[in-house]
Amino acid sequence: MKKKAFITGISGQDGSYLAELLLEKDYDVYGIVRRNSVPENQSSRIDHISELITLDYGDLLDVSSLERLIRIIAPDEIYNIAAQSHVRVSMDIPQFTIQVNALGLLNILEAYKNNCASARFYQASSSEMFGRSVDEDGYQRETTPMHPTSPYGCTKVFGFNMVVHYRHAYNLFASNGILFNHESPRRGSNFVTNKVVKSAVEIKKGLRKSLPLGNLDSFRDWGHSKDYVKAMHMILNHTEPDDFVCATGVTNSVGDMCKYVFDKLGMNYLDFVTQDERYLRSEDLKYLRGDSTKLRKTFGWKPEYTFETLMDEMIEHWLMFYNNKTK
Ligand code: NAP
Ligand code: F7E
Repeated sequence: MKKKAFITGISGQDGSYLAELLLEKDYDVYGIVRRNSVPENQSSRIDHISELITLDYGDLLDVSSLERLIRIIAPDEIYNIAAQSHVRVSMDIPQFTIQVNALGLLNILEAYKNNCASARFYQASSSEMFGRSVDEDGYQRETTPMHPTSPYGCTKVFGFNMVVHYRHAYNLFASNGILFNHESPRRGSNFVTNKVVKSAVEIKKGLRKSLPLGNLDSFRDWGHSKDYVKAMHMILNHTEPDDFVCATGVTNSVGDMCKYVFDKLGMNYLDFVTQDERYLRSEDLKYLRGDSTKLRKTFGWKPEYTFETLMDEMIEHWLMFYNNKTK
């Protein structure tokens, strides 16, 4: 019999790649999407697989829809990928972020415990949970203390702890993937990688003159979403529930990233990047670099993309996008 997977956040970056991966592995894939006044805006990442997956309207804040769907579908695996996932935005709308990411997680965890407790549950935890704490060797790993520096990070610490608590208290197969930043051409264009690549291509094409950014000095460990959704599936198919860091182990600053992207397009980023305080954060995370030894040793996971091939794919995507537009 085919395995059934239920994905919240299926219309997002990771949800869409995860759905593709699970279809390749011959799962029946189910997901929830929120009601949106312009449905086309929301389904762009999953239009190409819409005939192959089953979608229902649902929301992490709507307990009745979660309970009903989990009861009817009776999934083997539940991936809770949905979130208000933007750190800077979580500072503007902290209460909403906490409702979706913290109470929403609790809603689906309860729906799982009460209706489908033999299933396996994946929680999208984040390196933002570590916040300002870095181990002496410059890495963050499963044992690094958590000192989050944003409402978003705080919600993810709550989610992480609830998943561990439910695992022990109710004997559930509930696991956390602690993922460091991961990107792709499907990344929201208000995250820094896709903002930089899209804007640099627009500058190259004469469609804009400058690129206003916030902090250029923060370091991030950037991987590709396609590599990271493979880790999610491995974590849920382990012999026991557990928590794993997923990261490349390579870190670059936002400035390094700008230099790489503009150089590739034959431009000097210093001629175009300006600093705009609208994009600064009241507290920013300076340095993220993950040690995913546990994940690599347990499953043999390793990323196929490097920082450079990830950026190259994103540059190629936006070049093709604007070339097709002007044809
Ligand atoms: P994303 O592109 O922003 O996708 C988030 C998804 O969640 C979207 O489909 C969104 O739907 C949905 N969603 C938001 N609020 C919802 C609600 N109340 N009910 C149901 N669905 C809701 O994020 P992502 O980059 O794929 O990240 C996936 C998950 O991993 C998130 O939980 C994020 O916090 C976590 N994470 C991401 C990274 C990263 O670097 N990408 C790293 C660590 C952890 P709409 O389109 O309708 O808003
Ligand atoms: O910022 C700096 C910004 O918004 C990265 C989410 O997926 O990863 C992501 O969170 C860095 C920060 O991602 C701009 O200050 C400079 O230092 O792309 P970002 P994030 O905040 O690291 C974690 C692991 C998650 O879990 C989250 O869900 O870039 N930066 N100038 C800027 N950032 C943005 N967005 N826009 C700027 O103009």
